[in-house]
Amino acid sequence: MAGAPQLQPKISSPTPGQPLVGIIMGSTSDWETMQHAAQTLDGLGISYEKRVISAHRSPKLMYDWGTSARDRGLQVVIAGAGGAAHLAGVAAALTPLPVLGVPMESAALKGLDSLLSMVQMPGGIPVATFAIGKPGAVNAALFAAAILALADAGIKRALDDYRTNQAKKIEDAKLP
Ligand code: RP5
Repeated sequence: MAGAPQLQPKISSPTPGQPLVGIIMGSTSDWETMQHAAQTLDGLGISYEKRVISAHRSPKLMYDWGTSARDRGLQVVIAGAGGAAHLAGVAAALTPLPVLGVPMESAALKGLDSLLSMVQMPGGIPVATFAIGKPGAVNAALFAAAILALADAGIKRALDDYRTNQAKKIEDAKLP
């Protein structure tokens, strides 16, 4: 009808395959945990790039990746690190994108070091810090999806379906 505005879902990923989420981690040893963030995004159909970047072992790579993240089309960063876990904080200093931090369960202090290091950002540069280990990796991915869903109808549907299926599993659960 003439004059009636056509409402189109706003799709935030105009280029098919364009990564929307950047998953970074301080070491290959973090992948065992961070793969759960990747798998969660896979399940929601959200494209991502993944890379090992160390704030202290590869500071130049950290700088280049962080300062180019937004211009390369990323919209959210998930950063996993352990010990003196400054990766998420340094990433947040280098990009205005939302940075979601996942503290690794370190051998020495069971992740308490990673958690406190990551969560205690001084005011001015925020890092949204999640639970230690796998639950944090999964929830960081779901939170990234929730951010993207604000402007992407397809991701909104995928996230709604995820929650519906999750609830159904509990509702249908049988005990021995
Ligand atoms: C951090 O140091 C990494 O994020 C990792 O969790 C931790 C240990 O790294 P590796 O010694 O296993 O490479 O930078």
